[in-house]
Amino acid sequence: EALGPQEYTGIRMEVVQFSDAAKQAIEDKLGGRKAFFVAATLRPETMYGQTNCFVGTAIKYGVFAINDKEAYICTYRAARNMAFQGITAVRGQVHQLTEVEGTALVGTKIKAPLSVYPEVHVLPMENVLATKGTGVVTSVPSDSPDDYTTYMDLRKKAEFYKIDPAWVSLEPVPVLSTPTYGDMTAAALVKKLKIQSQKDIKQLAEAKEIAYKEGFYSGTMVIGEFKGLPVQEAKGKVRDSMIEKGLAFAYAE
Ligand code: A2H
Repeated sequence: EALGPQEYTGIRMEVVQFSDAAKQAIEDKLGGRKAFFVAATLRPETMYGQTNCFVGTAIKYGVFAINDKEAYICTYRAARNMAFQGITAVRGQVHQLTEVEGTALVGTKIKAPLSVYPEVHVLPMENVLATKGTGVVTSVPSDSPDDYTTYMDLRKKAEFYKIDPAWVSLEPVPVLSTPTYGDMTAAALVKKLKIQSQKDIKQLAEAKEIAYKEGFYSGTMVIGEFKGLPVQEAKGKVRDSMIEKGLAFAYAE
């Protein structure tokens, strides 16, 4: 864990269609606002490869009015931080419209900005921490060992996880290439470290560390506006471009 403030990019993932349970819990409470999931990421340059988004099944989420037109779905903790970062209409004020269990959100269809897959589904993940970011994790199985392993768990046991197999039918997308691991870094590391499932927390932490360093210091973009650039240069450019287009915002904690 870093000592200074962590600078995340908050990805705005607009709801296209709520799951039945989310619709029941949320739709009437929005007051005509558009709803967005907000995912906190440290890897904005990988957003081309989003295949889905994760929520924690043991986490409660709030739906927060950001202004008269938009509402964000995230943890209360994150909404409170946002209220002090100039993200909400009234500084310091948290305006919660309703609360909903993570499990109720699963199956919701949302937009994934920059992704080659414009619409993706919200899926369950066991290891989402309520105490980090927004509690919403956008999923890039090509470059995140956590995302890759969870996505493959869901594919193997769709029925057990109570999800529609169609929601995990999108293939991982090559986003960046490294000399050691090629263009599917996460899959290569999961294989190398013999990671079996999302319950292999220790090996996953190691894989995450290696993937992050390798991608950042040795990666080259193979997709998007900054294709051919080193990841180190592309990272900030993708972030700035997303913020400029209103697809994302700066979020720190
Ligand atoms: B990253 P750090 Cl491609 N619980 O985004 C668990 N994990 C969370 C989280 C939470 N509440 N909030 C954010 N995260 C994930 C992309 C990505 C990420 C890639 C590769 C590695 C990676 C796509 N998922 O993270 O503890 C988010 O996933 C590895 C560092 O604050 C976020 O960035 O360092 C990262 O963990 C933040 O973790």
